[in-house]
Amino acid sequence: MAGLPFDEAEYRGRQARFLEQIPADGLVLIPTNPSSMRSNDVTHPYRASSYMLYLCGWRHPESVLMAKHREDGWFVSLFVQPRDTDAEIWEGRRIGVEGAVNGWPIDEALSLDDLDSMIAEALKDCKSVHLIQKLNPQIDRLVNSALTTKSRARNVHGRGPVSISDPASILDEMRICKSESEIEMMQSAANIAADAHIAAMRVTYSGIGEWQIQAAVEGHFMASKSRWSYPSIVGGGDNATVLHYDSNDCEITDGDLVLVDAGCEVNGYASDITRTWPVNGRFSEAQKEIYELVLRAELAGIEAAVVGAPWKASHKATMEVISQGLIDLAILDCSLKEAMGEDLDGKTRQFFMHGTSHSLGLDVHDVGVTLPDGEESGRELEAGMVLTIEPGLYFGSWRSDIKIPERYAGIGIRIEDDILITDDGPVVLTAGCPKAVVEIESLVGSGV
Ligand SMILES: [Mn+2]
Repeated sequence: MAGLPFDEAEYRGRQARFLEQIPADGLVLIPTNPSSMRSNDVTHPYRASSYMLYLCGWRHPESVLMAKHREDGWFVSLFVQPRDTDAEIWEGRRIGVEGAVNGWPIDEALSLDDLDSMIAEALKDCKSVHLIQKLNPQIDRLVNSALTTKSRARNVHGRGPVSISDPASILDEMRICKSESEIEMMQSAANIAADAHIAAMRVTYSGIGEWQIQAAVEGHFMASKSRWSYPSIVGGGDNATVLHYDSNDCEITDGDLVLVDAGCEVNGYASDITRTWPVNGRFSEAQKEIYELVLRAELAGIEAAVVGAPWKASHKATMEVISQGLIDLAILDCSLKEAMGEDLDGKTRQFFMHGTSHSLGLDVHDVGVTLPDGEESGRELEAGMVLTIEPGLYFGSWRSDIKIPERYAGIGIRIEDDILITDDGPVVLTAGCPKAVVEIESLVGSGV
């Protein structure tokens, strides 16, 4: 069984920074994700909760991290599946209580067999519970009962918890800025995804099936000991104008573009890349006009992603370039102000209907509040944040609600890179993935 991706000191540092924000009479309970059934007795591939991965790197199901303050400081326990030969014969080897206590960044490993009694006991001595709810019904039940039971101990001696809160927001705030070793992992995920897109461009030809491009991308993920971080989107022609298209089951006609939005995970850390290319290896004039506009917008968005800039600065930059471009191409017949809108919600939104950025990390749409209520432009960018820049333009020929210009009907283009914010300016983690027209034209089909 593979070991931990980070050294013990990094996990211990995260735990300490988290727990110093919890009152000493609080009890912390962090359950991992439940496993989920696909059909009959087949489960979906298991993915641990990002909070569990972040705090102690434990990837196995059913575990619960518990932290309690003792006289000499916080004490971190991890409930794990006990060794069980019968279960292990079917489901795979378990690290077990004995294995978990050696080499994992925890103070004590406990068996899940003792979960009920140990947690019930711990609840008696705490005043507040800090629990991520709705992951483990057994724990929700125990905590709920401790909070609502009217016992003599509670009434007369005031024992037991009186409040419950969600510790996720504290962890989210910590997760939004990445450490150096997290950035290394994100760089590996970015490199694998960049190479996967290149591999897919090389095998593309007119008439190829979307699923075949998906196979090239995901085959590269798997060959690199990685897996997708979200279901790959491979949309040819009009399918590229459906933002979350993922059936990937159509053949792509000569003359059409294909939009590929696919990223992978390394030790849970995600990459997220979108590229769009012509299946026959040559952009038409109309396609090139839109492609170069989206690319100019993307570069402007990246340039705006600097320390101290508000979160929305990149979106404003991409909206501005795209709005002016749509006016120049006579797709919009209005002023730049009308195209942009009061709150970046003007006429341009007919063709560019999503945001420009999301945070990226252990989750592909990573945690952390980026646009707090009342702060229109969002939080300021800090060194260590990783976010995507991904403007797009979509002219679905199927749209009957708006006027789609004939020349551009059936074109959907998005270009997306992963950007690390640093004091020396934005670093494009996905720079290994080509996006200039000439580079793409020379790659597409070169491996057929
Ligand atoms: Mn994205």
